[in-house]
Amino acid sequence: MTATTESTTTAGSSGRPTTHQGILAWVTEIAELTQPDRIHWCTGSPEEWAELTDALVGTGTFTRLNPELKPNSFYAASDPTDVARVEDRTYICSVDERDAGPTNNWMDPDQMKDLMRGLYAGCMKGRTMYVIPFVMGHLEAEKPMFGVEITDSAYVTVSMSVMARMGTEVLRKMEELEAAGEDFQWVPALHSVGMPLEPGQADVPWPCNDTKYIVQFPEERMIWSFGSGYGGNALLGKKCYALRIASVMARDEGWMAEHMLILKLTSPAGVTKYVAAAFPSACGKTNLAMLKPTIPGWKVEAIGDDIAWMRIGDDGRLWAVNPEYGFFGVAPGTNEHTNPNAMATINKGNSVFTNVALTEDGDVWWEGLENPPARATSWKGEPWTPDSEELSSHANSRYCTPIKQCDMLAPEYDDPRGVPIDAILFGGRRKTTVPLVTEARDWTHGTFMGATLSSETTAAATGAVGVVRRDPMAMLPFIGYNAGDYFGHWINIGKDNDASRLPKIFYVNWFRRGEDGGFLWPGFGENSRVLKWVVERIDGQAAAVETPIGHVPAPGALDVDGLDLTDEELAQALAVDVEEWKAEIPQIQEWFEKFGDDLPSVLWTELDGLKARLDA
Ligand code: SAT
Ligand code: MN
Repeated sequence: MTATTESTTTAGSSGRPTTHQGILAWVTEIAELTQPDRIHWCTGSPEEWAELTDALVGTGTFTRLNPELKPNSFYAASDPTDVARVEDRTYICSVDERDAGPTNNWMDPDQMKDLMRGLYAGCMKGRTMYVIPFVMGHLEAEKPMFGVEITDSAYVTVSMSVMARMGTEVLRKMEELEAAGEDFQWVPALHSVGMPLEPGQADVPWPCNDTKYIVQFPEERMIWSFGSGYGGNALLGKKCYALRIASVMARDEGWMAEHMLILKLTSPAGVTKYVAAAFPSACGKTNLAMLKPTIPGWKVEAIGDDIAWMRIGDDGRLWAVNPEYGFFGVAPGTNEHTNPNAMATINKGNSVFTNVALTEDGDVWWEGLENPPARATSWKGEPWTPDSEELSSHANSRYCTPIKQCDMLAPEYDDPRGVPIDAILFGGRRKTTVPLVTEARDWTHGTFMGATLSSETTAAATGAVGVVRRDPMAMLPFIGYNAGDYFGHWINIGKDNDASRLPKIFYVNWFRRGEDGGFLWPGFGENSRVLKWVVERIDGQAAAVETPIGHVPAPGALDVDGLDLTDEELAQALAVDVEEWKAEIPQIQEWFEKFGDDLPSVLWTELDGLKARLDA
């Protein structure tokens, strides 16, 4: 190994950066393969943040924002080709192809490793290799969920320090456990932007490679990523670990890793409920997690906005933690009306903004934010004015901000046991067919609702936007194994546990449109009215009518007091149109057929039941 080890912070008396043999051996092996100029063991300290952000300003990756407006915050613009998750380049390399199922790309793991070793060979030349010890969830958890990310991107390192608990403390804990002879797991997560530098070659602000691979090896609990610097492709603790790899661990160990926000809802009477909700990327999870209720006396506190890990507790209830440490939210559309709590959080600073517009006073702006600047620089680096034809910001531009800065974060966020979930919401973006809210009849029916979740595609992944696709449990790009088995896992959670202790399941759609093409429901803070009906249903207080697809609010049961909405609009938002639903049946059938014998038969039974009720 030719690289020098820069960091002294974790060096023991031996002078080695860690006493953990496994990590040291892996870092040595990867350094030999990738040939970085330097190795930096991350500490997670404020000094390290300052050093890395200064260096990123130096290379032109970051622009420091005006400290009076956004203290200690930075603007970055990616390469215009590297702006979202690349689902067609994402692989589940299970030993058996069958285990990747029909919804994932698959390649034989040995073949993939050969291919990627070729790409990784010398790929960090001229760069620093950062070693990031991290933990998803709490370091104090009964079984901390460790990982080590190796990356050659300082941008990724800085972003990881916002999104995950990382650094010296985490490494120490792993060293202690190893020294105590404890058996514990850590996930090796290798990332490279895939752009080595020859001696004297100038770097670019956003290095990346046209060849991209985002690869999970589920049996080995290992992640290899190449070619992209963007969020979900490169911050490997997030979707790659906390969903794809964790979903496999969860299958094997009897828990659940889900693409869900977690919120705490307190009624005027002081009754507290916890809600988890699964929506596809860029469908409003962050806004719902930080919702500011419009109905008097109700309060929402955030616990998570993207990922929930849920386990059955000793009390038979489903307990959820948010494994993340920051918010990686969609910027466009975020403003004082749609998400005042997110605005307050990012305005405290310590944040990274990617692919938004940069204003002349050193602030950021994006479509939907108040007070458009007279002039700005677009995410593509071009002059922009409100008259410009192009958007100032990419539709998937993001803010990356520490969760602890959110004033309405529930204190339970810090509890390694998590919170007991009372209700699970599934939802998607549908212009038609799907009513504002529907309650499932039971867990199995709720699983059917989740398994058939449909949504119009968004800019969070590359590809066409606005196409209806099935996105089961909003996990389509994140299930790390055969989705048929995943549905079976959901069914088993209901079978193996006391159903009366499990959360009630609902399906929501904020995005239904009227004949004039406008949204039927105002959304955002007004969604508190739907949450109120949900928790009143759980407590047996709110009325519902039974329909072929489940229970919807009875007339008058949804609190629309003070809402500027006609009876006709409300009726349309809640309507169950039998003909529209009959048109869904062949689509659901086609979707289920993809899974062949791997689809749990009870889901066919649910579909038959739905058909019969629609025909009745
Ligand atoms: O790109 S991320 O996966 O980090 C965000 C998202 O698509 O949900
Ligand atoms: Mn997400």
